[in-house]
Amino acid sequence: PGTIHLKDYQPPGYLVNRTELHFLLGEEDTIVTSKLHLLRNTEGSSSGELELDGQDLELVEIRLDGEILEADRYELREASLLLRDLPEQCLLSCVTRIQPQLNTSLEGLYRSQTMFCTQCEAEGFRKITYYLDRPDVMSVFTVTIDADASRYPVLLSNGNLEETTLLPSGDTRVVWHDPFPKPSYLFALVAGQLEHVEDSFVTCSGRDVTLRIYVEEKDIDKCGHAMDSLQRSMRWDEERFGREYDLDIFNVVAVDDFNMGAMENKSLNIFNTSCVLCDPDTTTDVGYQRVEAIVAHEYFHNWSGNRVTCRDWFQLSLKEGFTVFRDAEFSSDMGSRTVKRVEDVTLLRSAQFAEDAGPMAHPVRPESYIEINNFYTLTVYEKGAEVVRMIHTLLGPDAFRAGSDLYFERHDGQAVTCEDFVLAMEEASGKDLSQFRNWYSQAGTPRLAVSESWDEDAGAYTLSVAQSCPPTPGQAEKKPFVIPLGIGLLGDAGNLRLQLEGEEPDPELEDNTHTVLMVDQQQQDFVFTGLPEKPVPSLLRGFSAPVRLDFDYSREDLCRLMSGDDDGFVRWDSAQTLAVGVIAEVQQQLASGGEPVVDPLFLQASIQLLQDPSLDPAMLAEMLTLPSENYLAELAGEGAADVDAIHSARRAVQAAVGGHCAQALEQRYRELRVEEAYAASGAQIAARSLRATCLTYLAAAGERGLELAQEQFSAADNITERLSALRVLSHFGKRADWEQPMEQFYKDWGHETLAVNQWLALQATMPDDAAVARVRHLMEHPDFDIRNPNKVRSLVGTFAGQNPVNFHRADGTGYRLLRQIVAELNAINPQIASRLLAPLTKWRYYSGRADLMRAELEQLAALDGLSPDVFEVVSKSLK
Ligand code: BAL
Ligand code: ZN
Repeated sequence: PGTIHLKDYQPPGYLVNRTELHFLLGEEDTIVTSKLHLLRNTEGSSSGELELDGQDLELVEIRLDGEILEADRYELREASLLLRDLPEQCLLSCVTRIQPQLNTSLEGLYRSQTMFCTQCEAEGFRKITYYLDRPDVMSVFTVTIDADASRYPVLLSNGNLEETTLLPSGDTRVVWHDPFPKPSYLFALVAGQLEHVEDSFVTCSGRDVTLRIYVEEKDIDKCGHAMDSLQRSMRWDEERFGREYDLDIFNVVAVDDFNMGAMENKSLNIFNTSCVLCDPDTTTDVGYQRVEAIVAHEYFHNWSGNRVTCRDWFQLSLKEGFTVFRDAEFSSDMGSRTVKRVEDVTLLRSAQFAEDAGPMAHPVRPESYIEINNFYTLTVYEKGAEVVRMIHTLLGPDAFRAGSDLYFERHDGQAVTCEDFVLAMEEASGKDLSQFRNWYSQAGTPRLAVSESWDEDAGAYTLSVAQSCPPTPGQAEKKPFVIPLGIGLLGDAGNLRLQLEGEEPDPELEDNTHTVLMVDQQQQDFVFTGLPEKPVPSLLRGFSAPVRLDFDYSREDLCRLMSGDDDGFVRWDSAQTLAVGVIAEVQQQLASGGEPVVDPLFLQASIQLLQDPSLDPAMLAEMLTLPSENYLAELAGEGAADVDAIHSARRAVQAAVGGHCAQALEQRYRELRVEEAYAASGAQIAARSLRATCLTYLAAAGERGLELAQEQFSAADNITERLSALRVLSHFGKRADWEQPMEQFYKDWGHETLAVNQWLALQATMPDDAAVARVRHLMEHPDFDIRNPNKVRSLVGTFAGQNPVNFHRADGTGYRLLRQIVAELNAINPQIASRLLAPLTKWRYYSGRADLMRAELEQLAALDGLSPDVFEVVSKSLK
């Protein structure tokens, strides 16, 4: 497969002003007739040649301005249709035959259970008909669907329903028209036996919008939370970003077989059932929060993605980074800002930093790709959102909003670039973002090495900051980034007033205990004057930039920041740093054959946290949660991650805390019991989260935790508490502790697909020796289906991603399992195959395992019929 480069971008030779599609949906095949109203693009090359994308299509007929096209005027190629001598303006009609029933890639038009649905982003539309399947070709779509009304009573596409007729054949015909020009990736079609819930929303200018969520009949009671979330999102986007919805209808459809979480097709969002359905018995608290965030994310795309879209796929972060920033702000406003920030940083550090340090590392705006599906990454999404967040920090909220308004106004109806976004931000704010642009073009996680010096006589405190960024594929040297570094200085009695040397004190500023330093050189000193005492620096407040930061804190200072800093993120981060050090120390003790001795300071700090009434329970749960095994492996660095040692050390620390704090843990556990019926409210979610944390520590320390977990499992009225109990039993107990409740869970909830998926996922994480055999056994379970991405992700994805001791077994059986299923999926669903592969690509990290991991990658590389998706990841990983 070939590589596509950003530098080769050319505007399209033709534009498609209008697109008329007709679908005849059948049980064997589907006939698609397209009418493309083509106009030569004055900005493109002026020849009459046009290459339309097309894949897995059977061309039945092709006409130009109504006449059958002679054979010498076109050429069918492997993945395209080349047309010659086209006039400046013409009507091109194509009839193609496709077989959605056989489409297991879940791209284009396919079957999910008994329904038809589509997924076109990024390049799925070319599996429906020949088209200029690129985001800078925006067209007004009219879609006609003919289908058997008894099998497919619901027939949906984008825009407004213009017509419904009963055809002489007995089929129903519907016509949908979307007045907003859109690229093909936003096209959608759904046909099926679906029920819906309906509500409405009145926009700020008084437009009455009908909101519908379509689901299978059995799920009709699981739509309430998504509907509430949608209404909240619509209001929030008006208030916070001035964005109003633009059509009279907004539809959401839930489908079970879906590669992504959800898709923002214009006015017809299609959701993975796991990201829209909510019920206390099938959806955990985290699931409820995820549904709210994803509903918001897809809705927000209506402006950041649909009204203003991407010129080409290298600009993917233009819509994704910005929309993730928007959804994160929404979630922060709906719940706890600090907890949301901590969750996002945890994901970034444990997974995006690893991506940035691995063989697939790429800038937020990549410069080349083989398969664009491989670039729907944490870098494009999460780091992209961090880049937007930094612009927000640099400009301030008002100028950022002005920049956002200008961007939407200037580019409405256009397909644009990340550069256009930055230009709008610069123009609205008057700020120069030239050097800031390095965040878009350079890959890798920058590192800040910070050191201090204190001049007692002068009361001057100096922070010296050095930035660097490790080499990444194709980028050996990096230019300095602009890094906003949020800071405060903690004194004995709290945060100190800040006065930077050379800067006038600002009399307007009420709170001058916080500032943001601009780190934009390789080496810089920042001097604070007029200080009464040597402070403890509170660094990277709010995680103001996606960087690693090194500062040589003493454990006492970390404890002070944990309990006394004004910044919630820094309090949490100090707890994490302290825990990382304590776990590393225990790891060394175990390696030298000694008994683990956990620093009493850490134990004492844990007790203090548990007894701190000022801490919100959700935040306390985050602060008490030890860094994950994956994050610890990431921190160990290349060639140094020893998963077994990390696991044992982390366990030993958990047991020590559980033992030392047993009384306080059990007390909090009991106090936080929720007596009312389940609600996904902030207070209940926080209580259950802290209870789960307490239970984990108690079980790590001994039998008492297991007893409480058994009780909790039996008494629970929701899946959150059932699963947290079952997790504790299966991770810390013996077979006799978990076997019966594990079976019971399936007996009670085996009829609920989403509950079964989580049951599979939980078993995939079990650290015992039988894990690989268990996963293989579950792959034979009647509820497992390799063609269903949710099942594959739940069982195999969770095993490879969240069961480090078993995935990295020294006998190589974990790796073999992953390679075998990737090889099988390569032919079924390349997109999922390639995503699943990520844990194998990190072979450089794992001491003593690299050869085994590489051997599996090499076997994949030698596979016949390797998809471009898997080829790209395997070949880049083996370089
Ligand atoms: N555009 C693909 C799904 C999402 O990011 O919303
Ligand atoms: Zn998105």
